[in-house]
Amino acid sequence: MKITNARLIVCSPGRNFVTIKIETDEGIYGLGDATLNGREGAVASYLQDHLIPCLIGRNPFDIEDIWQYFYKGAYWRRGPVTMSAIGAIDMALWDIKGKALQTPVYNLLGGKSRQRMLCYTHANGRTLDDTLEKVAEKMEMGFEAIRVQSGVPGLEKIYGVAEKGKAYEPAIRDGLPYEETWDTAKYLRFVPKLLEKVRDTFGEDLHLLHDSHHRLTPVEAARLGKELEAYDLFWLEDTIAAELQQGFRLIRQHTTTPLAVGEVFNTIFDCQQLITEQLIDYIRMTVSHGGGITPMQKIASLAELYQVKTGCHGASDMSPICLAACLHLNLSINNFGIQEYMGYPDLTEEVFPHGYYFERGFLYLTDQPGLGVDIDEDLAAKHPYQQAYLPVNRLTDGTLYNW
Ligand code: KDG
Ligand code: MG
Repeated sequence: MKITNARLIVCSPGRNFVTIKIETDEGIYGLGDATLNGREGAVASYLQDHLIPCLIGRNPFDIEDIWQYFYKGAYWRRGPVTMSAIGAIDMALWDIKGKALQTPVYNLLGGKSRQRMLCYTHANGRTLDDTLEKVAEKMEMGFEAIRVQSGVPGLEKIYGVAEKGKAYEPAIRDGLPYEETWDTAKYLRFVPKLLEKVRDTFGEDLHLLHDSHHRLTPVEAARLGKELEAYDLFWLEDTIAAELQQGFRLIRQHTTTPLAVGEVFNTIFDCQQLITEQLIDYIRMTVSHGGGITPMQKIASLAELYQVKTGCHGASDMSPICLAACLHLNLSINNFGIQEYMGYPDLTEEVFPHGYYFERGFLYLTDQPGLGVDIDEDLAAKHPYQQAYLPVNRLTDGTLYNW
């Protein structure tokens, strides 16, 4: 089998997505998700100008060699743009191989390690009471694990909280980045009260998660982790800016609240120290930004040695193709922990018809060959790309801060 063509489909059915479609001389094609929120054009150009010309004529079954060719062969390694581009190609090649061999990708990765996958969704509100309502709604839908975010008194706009009546979407498709304001003291005072109330209201069986979105220092994170111990979190996510891997040592020394990090990582080197020193409990890298299924299998194997579980990033700014790729990986590995699952607007679901499904708190894969996701190109063409930016964040005195 030979790769004859590869092209990009850039569309915006509710939000922007970049998809690669790799075609072969046997009529089989594979799909990969190359979406990098707010930087879509950079990945598209990296693929179009630099990777796709080197793909044509290759045997799509040589997945490891093609991955190494684009990773080692480029000399310039790592980074979210490069790795998202390689990740999209890798996903599409696994899709092709599964379709050619008439089997789901999880069978190529070792087969099923479980029947279904626990997932968590988001509940958020502008006030504590709004947030409680949202948690009740999500439990009604069957979710057994819920990430809880809330507006903080005294802060106008905050990460993870939707406009009233809308689904949360941080990337705004209109104009330049908008600015949020941050005050760590206000946040640290409020969050323990929030989680105490949620735990008291909904009881001990619900898995609770919370995301600090990289805004604390190690000592602040240690304090928060300690204060949240009483509310038995499933995990506390992205406490500090994750470049500082050794910063997790300090957090770890002070708290037994489970820690998760990794949605902004893109290679094994970003989490090597965190895993081998057992500084985290969950690695949050996802298939698209982590360079594909091929390196994510290796990361999961490294994590398994140190009893670290996976919790793939699955926000709705990765397309259903990436979610499906995560599910095939999750199903096949022993150290799967949980999958993030926000769901998608109806229009996105129509553009990307898929075989996986959600039922009462768990995600399931069907036995469709490959990844089990397709793209409706005609519908996608009716929703062209719109420039979009993630917000930036400033302290109340105007200092630029982590978003
Ligand atoms: O594009 C950025 C989002 O994917 C990110 O902010 C979502 O933190 C996030 C999460 O945990 O889903
Ligand atoms: Mg996060």
